[in-house]
Amino acid sequence: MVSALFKIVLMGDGSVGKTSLRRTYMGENFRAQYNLTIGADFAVKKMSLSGGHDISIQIWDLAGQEHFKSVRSTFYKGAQGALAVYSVVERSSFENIMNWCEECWSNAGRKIPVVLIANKVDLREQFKDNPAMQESMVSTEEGQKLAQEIASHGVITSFLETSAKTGENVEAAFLELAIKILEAKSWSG
Ligand code: G3D
Ligand code: MG
Repeated sequence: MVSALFKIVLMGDGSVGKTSLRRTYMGENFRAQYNLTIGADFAVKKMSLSGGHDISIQIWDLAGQEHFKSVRSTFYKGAQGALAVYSVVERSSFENIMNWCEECWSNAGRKIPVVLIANKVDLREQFKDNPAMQESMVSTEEGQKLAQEIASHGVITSFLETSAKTGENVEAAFLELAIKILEAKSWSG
């Protein structure tokens, strides 16, 4: 049985849906605290995992400061896991994921587990008949391949497709990350 507080970070380009994922997960009425120095929100939520594990996760979210590299090194310090988020209707956000991962691992000081999140899947249906959007859309297979690439760096990882709008897989995403963090802990002893 484990009882612990894990720091996790939400990373990815601006407007992929990081804050929305956190809001959907924690509920509308939940107010995060704002850390002025690094320009990030953080909020804590408890979860009970099977096997009697009682985990609290402290979720760190860059408050619209994604482009300021200077604030991000502190952001990753002490993080035990990361959700790497891209939007399935914005290919550039998908192409930036490895950069986010490299930055995270170098600042966290080790290769912490990453759950790769393909967000905004609800928009696929809406955009599928729009030829102008086709090139920008990212398929499930591409996401799976990227997760394999992350894993090839010796990182514990998995892949989920979510919608912060409908709530699809949002709880599962945070749960999956907690499980991966525990897995990493049991490997390192
Ligand atoms: P960020 O924190 O990564 O910058 P936000 O992203 O959570 O602020 O979301 C950016 C915009 O995308 C918001 O729209 C938000 O409502 C929308 N969004 C986030 N997740 C989803 C999703 O899963 N599906 C859809 N359809 N939209 C999503 P606005 O218009 O408020 O800027
Ligand atoms: Mg945000």
